[in-house]
Amino acid sequence: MATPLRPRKESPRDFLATDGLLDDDEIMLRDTVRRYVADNILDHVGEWFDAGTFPIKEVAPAVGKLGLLGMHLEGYGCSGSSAMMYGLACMELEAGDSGLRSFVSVQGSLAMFPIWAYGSEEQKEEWLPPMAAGEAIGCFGLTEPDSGSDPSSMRTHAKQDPSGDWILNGAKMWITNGSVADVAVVWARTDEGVRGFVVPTDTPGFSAPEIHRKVSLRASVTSELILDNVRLPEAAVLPGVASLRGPLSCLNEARFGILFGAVGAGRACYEAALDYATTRIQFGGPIARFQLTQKKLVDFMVAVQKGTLTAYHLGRLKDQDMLSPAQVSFGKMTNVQMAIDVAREARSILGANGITTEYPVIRHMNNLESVYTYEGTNEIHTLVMGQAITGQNAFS
Ligand code: TGC
Ligand code: FAD
Repeated sequence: MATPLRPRKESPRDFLATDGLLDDDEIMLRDTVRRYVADNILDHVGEWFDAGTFPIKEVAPAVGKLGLLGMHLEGYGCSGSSAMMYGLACMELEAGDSGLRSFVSVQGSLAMFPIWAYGSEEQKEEWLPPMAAGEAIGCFGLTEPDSGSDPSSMRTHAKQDPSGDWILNGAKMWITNGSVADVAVVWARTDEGVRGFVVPTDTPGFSAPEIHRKVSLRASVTSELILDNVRLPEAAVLPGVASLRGPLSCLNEARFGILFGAVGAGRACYEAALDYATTRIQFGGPIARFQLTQKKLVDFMVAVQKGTLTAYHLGRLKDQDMLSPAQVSFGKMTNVQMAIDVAREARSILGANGITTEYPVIRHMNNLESVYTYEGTNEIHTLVMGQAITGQNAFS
């Protein structure tokens, strides 16, 4: 006979008790990162955002010490954690700020991953251990001024001269960590197809001017990369791939982190709105007693819980090696859309206070505009899923 449902108290912050879907090691890692963010990030990130700075030289070694940089890779100083653990770390980092999660995504999934997956033994040994420790910073150059959603239109190119050296020319745009990087993984057109180049940023002809006047992701460095006759030895090429599949496979890794991260940002906005609504008094009582406010809060809670379930399910699929790129698109698209919707409405609950960076909501809201656009816009992910269900390719 089925046990009758008994009344029990749900947690406002984990209504469906989704923590029960995690094992002890996952909870321990999640709580460690949550504590790091609470103790080291939350009190300062509003000021970093206001000032348009990100103290990468302090944050990188600290996050490296926690084992979060390239954490889903094996060997070379990387901690070899599960995909689920990587996702949970991203969730907690982005509950702090999308800029913090961006740094970790770019370092681990976009700069370290291609070296790990496609690099030579020498490239791996030279770069991965210092990058895992946060002593060397990496960036990933795919997007160009005239080539964003369609990276196959890239103009940056590399040619081998008679000495065997490669000469790289072109420009990359919107590159996270660009002007603070020690090494750039740059994708360029060659006679053999799209190749990846491991470019030390002190190579003559390489420069990375920072992009200013952003109103989103301000606690994150974003730059152009200029490649003006950059001469590189043959040993700088990633030997393992010569096609657009190289950079696109890295995006799967980063998008996976983002689909967890966005839940963290959405959750932070929900919790800020819930705390505010239960303490802000108008008309003689907390604004949380108004039906209209409760409707908003319940919508946030439901959306964040659904996003959490999506993330955990996709995390389990990835750990069983059963996650497809189109399923990653599902998670990236729906969870980022969820977080942006929650952030916008949560801001309204904070009234005038909601327009200041004294509170985290408008910072998350603005950050999520970047997260919505980078790593494939909603339109791109819609069309990736459209192709998966119809068999029709909208891109060609
Ligand atoms: P298409 O002809 O379909 O494919 C070319 C080759 O790539 C393979 N492929 C993939 N491989 C692995 N994973 C994927 N997701 C893949 N998608 C395609 C494909 O099998 C083929 O391989 P091969 O061996 O036959 O050559 O390519 P397409 O030109 O039609 O493009 C498809 C499309 C539009 C989905 C793709 O271009 C795309 O995803 N565009 C969006 C660009 C984008 O997301 N850029 C992100 C830049 S990095 C960034 O934003 C970092 S933000 C910082 C942070 O994360 O914090
Ligand atoms: P476009 O491709 O020009 O798109 C403009 C609009 O047209 C969008 O709404 C898009 O969805 C729509 N569109 C385009 N094609 C189609 C289509 N086929 N059907 C329907 N609609 C379409 N890139 C890197 O390589 N490395 C990084 O580290 C990096 N970091 C970033 C950090 C930030 C803060 C930002 C904002 C961007 C970053 N990017 C990075 C770039 C990012 O990946 C691109 O901005 C993104 O891929 C979109 O390209 P785009 O901005 O050129 O827009």
